[in-house]
Amino acid sequence: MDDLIAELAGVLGEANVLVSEQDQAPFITDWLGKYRGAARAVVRPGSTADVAAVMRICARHKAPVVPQGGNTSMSGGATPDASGQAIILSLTRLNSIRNIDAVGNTITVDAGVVLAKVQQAAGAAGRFFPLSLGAEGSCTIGGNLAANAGGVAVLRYGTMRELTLGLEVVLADGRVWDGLTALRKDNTGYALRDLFIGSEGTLGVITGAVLKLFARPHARASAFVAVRDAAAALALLATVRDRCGDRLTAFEFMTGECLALILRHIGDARLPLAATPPAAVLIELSDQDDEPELRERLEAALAEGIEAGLVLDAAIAQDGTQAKAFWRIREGVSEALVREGKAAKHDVSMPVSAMAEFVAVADAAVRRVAPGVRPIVFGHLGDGNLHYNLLPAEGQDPAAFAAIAPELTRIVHDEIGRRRGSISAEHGIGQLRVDEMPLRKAPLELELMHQLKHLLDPAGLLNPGKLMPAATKN
Ligand code: FAD
Ligand code: 2HG
Ligand code: ZN
Repeated sequence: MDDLIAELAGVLGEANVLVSEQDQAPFITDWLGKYRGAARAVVRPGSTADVAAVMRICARHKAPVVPQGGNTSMSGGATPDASGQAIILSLTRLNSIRNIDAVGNTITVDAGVVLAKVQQAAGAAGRFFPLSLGAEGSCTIGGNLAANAGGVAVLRYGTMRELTLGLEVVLADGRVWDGLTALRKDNTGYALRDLFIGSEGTLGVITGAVLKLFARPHARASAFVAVRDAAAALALLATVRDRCGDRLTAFEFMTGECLALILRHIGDARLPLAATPPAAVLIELSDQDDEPELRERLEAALAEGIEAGLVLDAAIAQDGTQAKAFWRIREGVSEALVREGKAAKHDVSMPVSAMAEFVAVADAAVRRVAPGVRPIVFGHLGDGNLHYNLLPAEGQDPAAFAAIAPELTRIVHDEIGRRRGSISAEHGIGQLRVDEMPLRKAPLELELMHQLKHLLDPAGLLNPGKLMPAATKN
Protein backbone atom coordinates (compact mmCIF):
# COMPACT_ATOMS: atom_id res chain seq x y z
CA MET A 1 0.00 0.00 0.00
CA ASP A 2 1.51 3.38 -0.96
CA ASP A 3 1.49 6.38 1.40
CA LEU A 4 -1.50 8.09 -0.19
CA ILE A 5 -3.67 5.00 -0.05
CA ALA A 6 -2.55 4.24 3.50
CA GLU A 7 -3.45 7.76 4.66
CA LEU A 8 -6.85 7.59 2.97
CA ALA A 9 -7.53 4.18 4.51
CA GLY A 10 -6.43 5.58 7.89
CA VAL A 11 -9.23 8.15 7.73
CA LEU A 12 -11.98 6.20 5.95
CA GLY A 13 -11.19 2.60 6.84
CA GLU A 14 -9.89 0.09 4.29
CA ALA A 15 -13.43 -0.95 3.29
CA ASN A 16 -14.02 2.55 1.92
CA VAL A 17 -10.86 2.73 -0.18
CA LEU A 18 -11.37 0.51 -3.21
CA VAL A 19 -8.22 -0.46 -5.05
CA SER A 20 -9.03 -3.71 -6.84
CA GLU A 21 -10.03 -3.70 -10.50
CA GLN A 22 -13.20 -5.59 -9.66
CA ASP A 23 -14.31 -3.14 -6.94
CA GLN A 24 -13.52 -0.14 -9.11
CA ALA A 25 -15.32 -1.44 -12.23
CA PRO A 26 -18.68 0.37 -11.72
CA PHE A 27 -16.91 3.70 -11.15
CA ILE A 28 -14.50 3.90 -14.09
CA THR A 29 -16.85 3.80 -17.07
CA ASP A 30 -19.71 6.14 -17.91
CA TRP A 31 -23.42 5.35 -18.35
CA LEU A 32 -23.21 5.61 -22.12
CA GLY A 33 -20.20 3.28 -22.30
CA LYS A 34 -18.26 5.93 -24.22
CA TYR A 35 -15.39 6.48 -21.79
CA ARG A 36 -13.25 4.12 -19.79
CA GLY A 37 -10.73 5.47 -17.30
CA ALA A 38 -8.54 4.15 -14.51
CA ALA A 39 -8.17 5.17 -10.87
CA ARG A 40 -5.61 4.80 -8.13
CA ALA A 41 -8.48 4.31 -5.71
CA VAL A 42 -12.18 4.91 -5.30
CA VAL A 43 -12.81 6.48 -1.91
CA ARG A 44 -16.16 6.49 -0.14
CA PRO A 45 -16.29 9.14 2.60
CA GLY A 46 -19.25 9.07 4.98
CA SER A 47 -19.37 12.70 6.12
CA THR A 48 -18.37 16.25 5.20
CA ALA A 49 -15.45 15.97 7.63
CA ASP A 50 -14.31 12.82 5.79
CA VAL A 51 -14.48 14.65 2.44
CA ALA A 52 -12.43 17.52 3.90
CA ALA A 53 -9.82 15.06 5.18
CA VAL A 54 -9.65 13.33 1.78
CA MET A 55 -9.15 16.66 0.03
CA ARG A 56 -6.38 17.67 2.45
CA ILE A 57 -4.58 14.39 1.91
CA CYS A 58 -4.96 14.53 -1.88
CA ALA A 59 -3.76 18.15 -1.96
CA ARG A 60 -0.65 17.18 0.00
CA HIS A 61 0.06 14.29 -2.37
CA LYS A 62 -0.91 16.34 -5.45
CA ALA A 63 -3.36 13.60 -6.39
CA PRO A 64 -6.12 14.50 -8.87
CA VAL A 65 -9.67 14.03 -7.54
CA VAL A 66 -12.74 13.13 -9.63
CA PRO A 67 -15.96 13.72 -7.68
CA GLN A 68 -18.68 11.22 -8.54
CA GLY A 69 -22.33 10.88 -7.59
CA GLY A 70 -24.63 8.43 -9.39
CA ASN A 71 -22.28 8.26 -12.41
CA THR A 72 -25.06 9.06 -14.90
CA SER A 73 -23.26 11.94 -16.63
CA MET A 74 -23.96 12.23 -20.35
CA SER A 75 -20.67 14.02 -21.00
CA GLY A 76 -18.12 11.72 -19.32
CA GLY A 77 -17.90 14.25 -16.47
CA ALA A 78 -17.45 11.72 -13.68
CA THR A 79 -15.06 9.34 -15.45
CA PRO A 80 -11.32 9.72 -14.81
CA ASP A 81 -8.74 9.71 -17.59
CA ALA A 82 -6.74 6.58 -18.38
CA SER A 83 -3.58 7.60 -16.48
CA GLY A 84 -4.64 5.74 -13.34
CA GLN A 85 -3.52 8.67 -11.14
CA ALA A 86 -6.94 9.91 -10.03
CA ILE A 87 -8.76 9.32 -6.80
CA ILE A 88 -12.48 8.90 -7.51
CA LEU A 89 -14.37 10.58 -4.70
CA SER A 90 -17.74 8.83 -4.53
CA LEU A 91 -20.31 10.81 -2.53
CA THR A 92 -23.00 8.13 -2.28
CA ARG A 93 -22.41 7.38 1.42
CA LEU A 94 -23.37 10.98 2.21
CA ASN A 95 -27.02 10.03 1.93
CA SER A 96 -29.02 11.64 4.74
CA ILE A 97 -31.94 14.01 4.51
CA ARG A 98 -30.77 16.53 7.10
CA ASN A 99 -33.93 18.58 7.59
CA ILE A 100 -37.32 19.40 6.09
CA ASP A 101 -38.90 22.77 6.83
CA ALA A 102 -42.52 22.50 5.69
CA VAL A 103 -43.23 26.13 6.62
CA GLY A 104 -40.18 27.64 4.96
CA ASN A 105 -40.61 25.14 2.10
CA THR A 106 -37.04 23.87 2.12
CA ILE A 107 -35.24 20.56 2.37
CA THR A 108 -31.60 20.23 3.46
CA VAL A 109 -29.81 17.15 2.16
CA ASP A 110 -26.44 15.49 1.86
CA ALA A 111 -24.98 15.66 -1.65
CA GLY A 112 -25.05 11.90 -2.15
CA VAL A 113 -28.81 11.53 -1.66
CA VAL A 114 -30.45 10.03 -4.73
CA LEU A 115 -32.86 12.44 -6.44
CA ALA A 116 -35.84 10.04 -6.13
CA LYS A 117 -35.30 9.87 -2.37
CA VAL A 118 -35.53 13.68 -2.14
CA GLN A 119 -38.75 13.62 -4.19
CA GLN A 120 -40.17 10.95 -1.84
CA ALA A 121 -39.10 12.76 1.32
CA ALA A 122 -40.69 15.98 0.08
CA GLY A 123 -43.89 14.06 -0.79
CA ALA A 124 -44.00 12.42 2.65
CA ALA A 125 -43.89 15.92 4.18
CA GLY A 126 -46.79 17.05 1.96
CA ARG A 127 -44.48 19.05 -0.29
CA PHE A 128 -43.03 18.69 -3.78
CA PHE A 129 -39.50 18.74 -5.18
CA PRO A 130 -39.84 19.25 -8.93
CA LEU A 131 -36.54 18.19 -10.51
CA SER A 132 -37.43 15.17 -12.64
CA LEU A 133 -35.33 13.24 -15.15
CA GLY A 134 -34.88 9.74 -16.51
CA ALA A 135 -31.95 8.94 -14.22
CA GLU A 136 -33.72 10.06 -11.02
CA GLY A 137 -33.51 6.58 -9.48
CA SER A 138 -29.70 6.72 -9.44
CA CYS A 139 -28.43 10.29 -9.93
CA THR A 140 -27.58 12.29 -6.79
CA ILE A 141 -28.29 15.83 -5.68
CA GLY A 142 -24.54 16.64 -5.78
CA GLY A 143 -24.35 15.47 -9.39
CA ASN A 144 -27.55 17.36 -10.25
CA LEU A 145 -26.00 20.50 -8.76
CA ALA A 146 -22.56 20.06 -10.31
CA ALA A 147 -24.22 19.51 -13.71
CA ASN A 148 -26.99 22.09 -13.15
CA ALA A 149 -29.42 19.42 -14.33
CA GLY A 150 -32.58 20.33 -16.21
CA GLY A 151 -35.04 17.56 -16.99
CA VAL A 152 -38.71 17.58 -17.87
CA ALA A 153 -40.16 20.20 -15.52
CA VAL A 154 -37.84 23.15 -16.24
CA LEU A 155 -40.64 24.85 -18.15
CA ARG A 156 -42.46 25.51 -14.89
CA TYR A 157 -39.89 25.19 -12.11
CA GLY A 158 -36.51 26.00 -13.65
CA THR A 159 -33.17 24.16 -13.59
CA MET A 160 -31.34 22.91 -10.51
CA ARG A 161 -29.79 26.35 -10.09
CA GLU A 162 -33.22 27.88 -9.66
CA LEU A 163 -34.21 25.19 -7.17
CA THR A 164 -31.27 25.79 -4.82
CA LEU A 165 -30.93 28.17 -1.87
CA GLY A 166 -27.74 27.11 -0.09
CA LEU A 167 -24.67 24.91 -0.48
CA GLU A 168 -21.96 23.30 1.60
CA VAL A 169 -18.74 22.88 -0.38
CA VAL A 170 -15.35 21.37 0.44
CA LEU A 171 -12.62 23.31 -1.34
CA ALA A 172 -9.58 21.82 -3.07
CA ASP A 173 -7.44 22.48 0.02
CA GLY A 174 -9.94 20.81 2.37
CA ARG A 175 -11.50 23.95 3.84
CA VAL A 176 -15.29 23.81 4.18
CA TRP A 177 -17.47 26.66 2.93
CA ASP A 178 -20.71 26.60 4.93
CA GLY A 179 -23.16 28.35 2.66
CA LEU A 180 -26.09 26.25 3.83
CA THR A 181 -28.50 29.16 4.24
CA ALA A 182 -32.19 28.92 3.42
CA LEU A 183 -32.57 32.58 2.46
CA ARG A 184 -34.67 33.57 -0.52
CA LYS A 185 -33.19 37.05 -0.39
CA ASP A 186 -29.53 37.72 0.31
CA ASN A 187 -27.64 40.53 -1.42
CA THR A 188 -24.45 40.44 0.59
CA GLY A 189 -21.97 40.10 -2.24
CA TYR A 190 -21.03 37.71 -5.01
CA ALA A 191 -23.26 34.67 -5.58
CA LEU A 192 -20.69 31.97 -4.73
CA ARG A 193 -23.45 29.36 -4.68
CA ASP A 194 -24.17 29.92 -8.35
CA LEU A 195 -20.49 29.58 -9.20
CA PHE A 196 -20.33 26.06 -7.78
CA ILE A 197 -23.62 25.04 -9.42
CA GLY A 198 -22.76 23.83 -12.92
CA SER A 199 -19.00 23.71 -12.20
CA GLU A 200 -18.89 19.93 -12.79
CA GLY A 201 -16.63 19.15 -9.85
CA THR A 202 -13.86 21.46 -11.08
CA LEU A 203 -14.13 24.13 -8.35
CA GLY A 204 -15.10 22.25 -5.20
CA VAL A 205 -16.86 19.18 -3.84
CA ILE A 206 -20.48 19.79 -2.93
CA THR A 207 -21.37 17.97 0.29
CA GLY A 208 -24.78 19.42 1.19
CA ALA A 209 -27.56 21.63 -0.15
CA VAL A 210 -30.68 23.51 0.86
CA LEU A 211 -33.29 23.05 -1.87
CA LYS A 212 -36.63 24.73 -2.49
CA LEU A 213 -39.86 22.83 -2.00
CA PHE A 214 -43.21 23.63 -3.57
CA ALA A 215 -46.89 23.00 -2.91
CA ARG A 216 -47.76 19.48 -3.96
CA PRO A 217 -49.82 19.37 -7.16
CA HIS A 218 -52.73 17.00 -6.55
CA ALA A 219 -54.23 17.34 -10.02
CA ARG A 220 -52.52 16.23 -13.23
CA ALA A 221 -53.62 15.92 -16.83
CA SER A 222 -51.43 14.34 -19.51
CA ALA A 223 -51.80 13.94 -23.25
CA PHE A 224 -49.79 12.15 -25.91
CA VAL A 225 -50.30 14.16 -29.07
CA ALA A 226 -49.45 13.40 -32.69
CA VAL A 227 -48.21 16.38 -34.70
CA ARG A 228 -46.73 16.88 -38.16
CA ASP A 229 -43.37 18.30 -37.15
CA ALA A 230 -41.48 20.60 -34.77
CA ALA A 231 -43.13 23.70 -36.28
CA ALA A 232 -46.61 22.34 -35.50
CA ALA A 233 -45.43 21.35 -32.01
CA LEU A 234 -44.21 24.91 -31.38
CA ALA A 235 -47.50 26.41 -32.56
CA LEU A 236 -49.32 23.98 -30.25
CA LEU A 237 -47.05 25.03 -27.37
CA ALA A 238 -48.26 28.62 -27.82
CA THR A 239 -51.89 27.45 -27.81
CA VAL A 240 -51.46 25.34 -24.68
CA ARG A 241 -49.71 28.22 -22.93
CA ASP A 242 -52.51 30.61 -23.82
CA ARG A 243 -55.14 28.24 -22.46
CA CYS A 244 -53.31 26.79 -19.47
CA GLY A 245 -50.76 29.39 -18.35
CA ASP A 246 -48.23 28.12 -15.85
CA ARG A 247 -50.22 24.94 -15.24
CA LEU A 248 -48.15 23.71 -18.18
CA THR A 249 -45.46 21.59 -16.52
CA ALA A 250 -43.92 19.56 -19.36
CA PHE A 251 -43.93 19.78 -23.14
CA GLU A 252 -41.68 17.03 -24.49
CA PHE A 253 -41.09 16.53 -28.21
CA MET A 254 -40.17 13.31 -30.06
CA THR A 255 -39.90 12.69 -33.80
CA GLY A 256 -41.49 9.63 -35.42
CA GLU A 257 -38.02 8.09 -35.90
CA CYS A 258 -37.45 8.53 -32.17
CA LEU A 259 -40.78 6.82 -31.36
CA ALA A 260 -40.01 3.92 -33.72
CA LEU A 261 -36.67 3.41 -31.99
CA ILE A 262 -38.31 3.30 -28.56
CA LEU A 263 -40.93 0.79 -29.72
CA ARG A 264 -38.16 -1.37 -31.20
CA HIS A 265 -36.04 -1.51 -28.04
CA ILE A 266 -38.21 -0.83 -24.99
CA GLY A 267 -40.35 -3.91 -24.49
CA ASP A 268 -42.95 -2.36 -22.19
CA ALA A 269 -43.41 0.88 -24.17
CA ARG A 270 -46.83 1.11 -25.87
CA LEU A 271 -47.82 3.91 -28.21
CA PRO A 272 -51.26 5.26 -27.21
CA LEU A 273 -52.03 6.27 -30.82
CA ALA A 274 -53.36 4.25 -33.78
CA ALA A 275 -50.14 4.61 -35.78
CA THR A 276 -46.64 6.01 -35.36
CA PRO A 277 -46.99 9.71 -36.24
CA PRO A 278 -44.39 11.96 -37.94
CA ALA A 279 -43.79 13.51 -34.49
CA ALA A 280 -45.39 13.69 -31.05
CA VAL A 281 -45.47 15.75 -27.88
CA LEU A 282 -46.10 14.60 -24.36
CA ILE A 283 -47.92 17.38 -22.54
CA GLU A 284 -48.42 17.51 -18.80
CA LEU A 285 -50.44 20.03 -16.84
CA SER A 286 -50.52 20.15 -13.07
CA ASP A 287 -52.35 22.18 -10.44
CA GLN A 288 -53.12 22.14 -6.73
CA ASP A 289 -56.49 20.39 -7.21
CA ASP A 290 -59.56 20.29 -9.49
CA GLU A 291 -58.50 17.62 -11.96
CA PRO A 292 -61.72 17.90 -14.02
CA GLU A 293 -61.00 21.59 -14.67
CA LEU A 294 -57.44 20.77 -15.66
CA ARG A 295 -58.60 18.11 -18.11
CA GLU A 296 -61.14 20.51 -19.59
CA ARG A 297 -58.40 23.04 -20.21
CA LEU A 298 -56.22 20.43 -21.86
CA GLU A 299 -59.09 19.20 -24.02
CA ALA A 300 -59.94 22.74 -25.06
CA ALA A 301 -56.32 23.44 -26.01
CA LEU A 302 -56.15 20.22 -28.03
CA ALA A 303 -59.50 20.97 -29.72
CA GLU A 304 -58.11 24.34 -30.76
CA GLY A 305 -55.00 22.52 -32.03
CA ILE A 306 -57.12 20.13 -34.08
CA GLU A 307 -59.12 23.04 -35.51
CA ALA A 308 -55.90 24.80 -36.52
CA GLY A 309 -54.56 21.63 -38.16
CA LEU A 310 -51.75 21.31 -35.62
CA VAL A 311 -52.93 18.13 -33.90
CA LEU A 312 -53.24 14.95 -35.98
CA ASP A 313 -54.36 12.66 -33.17
CA ALA A 314 -54.29 12.71 -29.36
CA ALA A 315 -54.70 10.45 -26.37
CA ILE A 316 -55.53 11.89 -22.96
CA ALA A 317 -54.53 9.77 -19.96
CA GLN A 318 -57.60 8.49 -18.11
CA ASP A 319 -55.66 7.80 -14.91
CA GLY A 320 -52.22 7.80 -13.34
CA THR A 321 -51.34 4.41 -14.81
CA GLN A 322 -51.91 5.67 -18.34
CA ALA A 323 -49.96 8.84 -17.65
CA LYS A 324 -47.08 6.67 -16.40
CA ALA A 325 -47.24 4.65 -19.62
CA PHE A 326 -46.90 7.90 -21.64
CA TRP A 327 -43.81 8.79 -19.59
CA ARG A 328 -42.37 5.30 -20.07
CA ILE A 329 -42.16 6.12 -23.79
CA ARG A 330 -40.39 9.43 -23.19
CA GLU A 331 -38.04 8.10 -20.56
CA GLY A 332 -37.05 5.14 -22.72
CA VAL A 333 -35.31 7.24 -25.37
CA SER A 334 -31.75 7.28 -23.98
CA GLU A 335 -31.88 3.54 -23.27
CA ALA A 336 -33.24 2.81 -26.79
CA LEU A 337 -30.44 4.89 -28.31
CA VAL A 338 -27.77 2.98 -26.38
CA ARG A 339 -29.26 -0.34 -27.52
CA GLU A 340 -29.32 0.75 -31.15
CA GLY A 341 -25.66 1.75 -31.33
CA LYS A 342 -23.20 4.56 -30.68
CA ALA A 343 -24.94 7.84 -31.46
CA ALA A 344 -23.25 11.18 -32.05
CA LYS A 345 -25.02 13.05 -29.26
CA HIS A 346 -25.83 16.76 -29.20
CA ASP A 347 -27.58 18.55 -26.35
CA VAL A 348 -28.31 21.95 -27.83
CA SER A 349 -30.36 24.98 -26.92
CA MET A 350 -31.46 27.98 -28.93
CA PRO A 351 -34.24 30.55 -28.97
CA VAL A 352 -37.50 28.60 -28.98
CA SER A 353 -38.61 30.37 -32.16
CA ALA A 354 -35.55 29.03 -34.05
CA MET A 355 -36.06 25.35 -33.26
CA ALA A 356 -38.22 24.11 -36.13
CA GLU A 357 -36.05 25.76 -38.73
CA PHE A 358 -32.91 24.44 -36.98
CA VAL A 359 -34.14 20.84 -37.21
CA ALA A 360 -34.89 21.17 -40.94
CA VAL A 361 -31.56 22.85 -41.74
CA ALA A 362 -29.45 20.52 -39.57
CA ASP A 363 -31.16 17.37 -40.93
CA ALA A 364 -30.44 18.46 -44.51
CA ALA A 365 -26.86 19.49 -43.71
CA VAL A 366 -25.87 16.23 -41.97
CA ARG A 367 -27.52 14.16 -44.72
CA ARG A 368 -25.44 15.95 -47.37
CA VAL A 369 -22.26 14.74 -45.65
CA ALA A 370 -23.57 11.39 -44.42
CA PRO A 371 -26.38 10.06 -46.61
CA GLY A 372 -28.60 7.70 -44.64
CA VAL A 373 -27.60 9.15 -41.25
CA ARG A 374 -30.55 8.85 -38.85
CA PRO A 375 -31.36 11.97 -36.79
CA ILE A 376 -33.16 10.96 -33.58
CA VAL A 377 -34.52 14.24 -32.32
CA PHE A 378 -36.33 14.77 -29.04
CA GLY A 379 -36.25 16.99 -26.02
CA HIS A 380 -37.58 19.79 -23.93
CA LEU A 381 -39.18 21.89 -26.65
CA GLY A 382 -40.57 24.50 -24.30
CA ASP A 383 -37.06 25.20 -22.94
CA GLY A 384 -35.51 25.59 -26.41
CA ASN A 385 -33.52 22.40 -25.68
CA LEU A 386 -33.26 19.57 -28.20
CA HIS A 387 -31.37 16.30 -27.94
CA TYR A 388 -30.19 16.04 -31.51
CA ASN A 389 -28.77 12.50 -31.71
CA LEU A 390 -27.35 11.06 -34.93
CA LEU A 391 -27.27 7.31 -35.53
CA PRO A 392 -25.29 5.65 -38.31
CA ALA A 393 -27.11 4.70 -41.51
CA GLU A 394 -28.72 1.22 -41.29
CA GLY A 395 -25.95 -1.35 -41.64
CA GLN A 396 -23.13 1.26 -41.62
CA ASP A 397 -19.82 0.16 -40.12
CA PRO A 398 -19.66 1.80 -36.63
CA ALA A 399 -15.98 2.68 -37.18
CA ALA A 400 -16.79 4.51 -40.42
CA PHE A 401 -19.52 6.44 -38.61
CA ALA A 402 -17.19 7.23 -35.70
CA ALA A 403 -14.70 8.66 -38.19
CA ILE A 404 -17.24 11.07 -39.65
CA ALA A 405 -18.98 11.93 -36.34
CA PRO A 406 -16.70 14.92 -35.47
CA GLU A 407 -17.56 16.51 -38.83
CA LEU A 408 -21.27 15.97 -38.16
CA THR A 409 -20.89 17.55 -34.73
CA ARG A 410 -19.12 20.55 -36.27
CA ILE A 411 -22.01 21.00 -38.71
CA VAL A 412 -24.65 20.76 -35.97
CA HIS A 413 -22.79 23.11 -33.65
CA ASP A 414 -22.11 25.64 -36.41
CA GLU A 415 -25.87 25.81 -36.99
CA ILE A 416 -26.30 26.33 -33.25
CA GLY A 417 -23.66 29.08 -33.31
CA ARG A 418 -25.54 30.84 -36.13
CA ARG A 419 -28.61 30.98 -33.89
CA ARG A 420 -26.63 32.13 -30.81
CA GLY A 421 -27.48 28.88 -29.08
CA SER A 422 -25.51 26.65 -26.71
CA ILE A 423 -23.67 23.38 -27.44
CA SER A 424 -24.56 22.09 -23.98
CA ALA A 425 -27.99 22.95 -22.67
CA GLU A 426 -28.09 20.61 -19.67
CA HIS A 427 -25.52 17.78 -19.91
CA GLY A 428 -22.45 19.93 -19.22
CA ILE A 429 -19.07 20.01 -20.94
CA GLY A 430 -17.39 17.08 -19.15
CA GLN A 431 -14.78 15.53 -21.43
CA LEU A 432 -17.18 15.23 -24.35
CA ARG A 433 -17.13 18.92 -25.29
CA VAL A 434 -13.98 20.20 -23.62
CA ASP A 435 -12.00 20.55 -26.86
CA GLU A 436 -14.78 22.64 -28.37
CA MET A 437 -14.71 25.27 -25.63
CA PRO A 438 -12.07 27.48 -27.31
CA LEU A 439 -14.10 27.39 -30.53
CA ARG A 440 -17.43 28.20 -28.96
CA LYS A 441 -16.62 30.52 -26.05
CA ALA A 442 -15.32 34.08 -26.26
CA PRO A 443 -11.64 34.41 -25.22
CA LEU A 444 -12.56 36.83 -22.44
CA GLU A 445 -15.10 34.38 -21.02
CA LEU A 446 -12.50 31.59 -21.08
CA GLU A 447 -9.92 33.83 -19.45
CA LEU A 448 -12.28 34.70 -16.58
CA MET A 449 -13.19 31.04 -16.14
CA HIS A 450 -9.51 30.16 -16.05
CA GLN A 451 -8.84 32.79 -13.37
CA LEU A 452 -11.68 31.51 -11.23
CA LYS A 453 -10.41 27.96 -11.60
CA HIS A 454 -6.91 29.06 -10.61
CA LEU A 455 -8.24 30.89 -7.55
CA LEU A 456 -10.16 27.89 -6.23
CA ASP A 457 -7.94 25.06 -7.46
CA PRO A 458 -4.44 26.46 -8.04
CA ALA A 459 -2.85 23.01 -8.42
CA GLY A 460 -5.49 21.90 -10.96
CA LEU A 461 -6.39 18.79 -8.99
CA LEU A 462 -10.19 18.95 -9.18
CA ASN A 463 -11.62 16.90 -12.04
CA PRO A 464 -8.76 17.61 -14.47
CA GLY A 465 -9.51 17.36 -18.18
CA LYS A 466 -13.17 18.27 -17.67
CA LEU A 467 -14.92 21.51 -18.54
CA MET A 468 -11.74 23.66 -18.64
CA PRO A 469 -9.94 23.36 -21.98
CA ALA A 470 -6.26 22.38 -21.79
CA ALA A 471 -5.08 25.58 -23.49
CA THR A 472 -6.39 27.68 -20.63
CA LYS A 473 -5.46 25.28 -17.84
CA ASN A 474 -2.58 26.07 -15.53
P1 FAD B 1 -22.34 12.13 -11.91
O1 FAD B 1 -22.58 11.57 -13.26
O2 FAD B 1 -21.73 11.24 -10.91
O3 FAD B 1 -21.45 13.45 -12.05
C1 FAD B 1 -21.80 14.49 -12.91
C2 FAD B 1 -20.78 15.63 -12.77
O4 FAD B 1 -20.88 16.21 -11.49
C3 FAD B 1 -19.33 15.19 -12.90
O5 FAD B 1 -18.59 16.23 -13.48
C4 FAD B 1 -18.89 14.97 -11.47
O6 FAD B 1 -17.49 15.13 -11.30
C5 FAD B 1 -19.66 16.06 -10.75
N1 FAD B 1 -20.07 15.74 -9.39
C6 FAD B 1 -20.86 14.72 -8.97
N2 FAD B 1 -21.10 14.83 -7.67
C7 FAD B 1 -20.47 15.95 -7.24
C8 FAD B 1 -20.34 16.60 -5.99
N3 FAD B 1 -20.96 16.15 -4.91
N4 FAD B 1 -19.60 17.73 -5.93
C9 FAD B 1 -18.98 18.22 -7.03
N5 FAD B 1 -19.07 17.64 -8.23
C10 FAD B 1 -19.81 16.53 -8.34
N6 FAD B 1 -29.53 15.57 -17.36
C11 FAD B 1 -30.38 16.60 -17.47
O7 FAD B 1 -29.99 17.73 -17.21
N7 FAD B 1 -31.67 16.42 -17.89
C12 FAD B 1 -32.18 15.20 -18.18
O8 FAD B 1 -33.34 15.07 -18.59
C13 FAD B 1 -31.31 14.08 -18.03
N8 FAD B 1 -31.77 12.85 -18.27
C14 FAD B 1 -30.93 11.79 -18.13
C15 FAD B 1 -31.44 10.52 -18.37
C16 FAD B 1 -30.63 9.41 -18.26
C17 FAD B 1 -31.19 8.03 -18.53
C18 FAD B 1 -29.26 9.58 -17.89
C19 FAD B 1 -28.35 8.39 -17.78
C20 FAD B 1 -28.75 10.84 -17.65
C21 FAD B 1 -29.57 11.96 -17.76
N9 FAD B 1 -29.10 13.26 -17.52
C22 FAD B 1 -29.96 14.32 -17.63
C23 FAD B 1 -27.65 13.53 -17.26
C24 FAD B 1 -27.11 13.79 -15.84
O9 FAD B 1 -26.72 15.17 -15.72
C25 FAD B 1 -28.02 13.59 -14.70
O10 FAD B 1 -28.38 12.23 -14.72
C26 FAD B 1 -27.49 14.00 -13.29
O11 FAD B 1 -27.56 15.38 -13.10
C27 FAD B 1 -26.09 13.53 -12.93
O12 FAD B 1 -26.06 13.20 -11.55
P2 FAD B 1 -25.06 12.10 -10.98
O13 FAD B 1 -25.22 12.05 -9.51
O14 FAD B 1 -25.21 10.83 -11.71
O15 FAD B 1 -23.67 12.78 -11.34
C1 2HG C 1 -33.34 13.36 -21.68
O1 2HG C 1 -33.91 14.45 -21.84
C2 2HG C 1 -31.90 13.35 -21.28
O2 2HG C 1 -33.96 12.29 -21.76
C3 2HG C 1 -31.02 12.43 -22.11
O3 2HG C 1 -31.40 14.63 -21.20
C4 2HG C 1 -30.86 12.84 -23.53
O4 2HG C 1 -29.92 10.71 -24.20
C5 2HG C 1 -30.05 11.91 -24.46
O5 2HG C 1 -29.59 12.41 -25.50
ZN1 ZN D 1 -32.84 16.18 -21.54
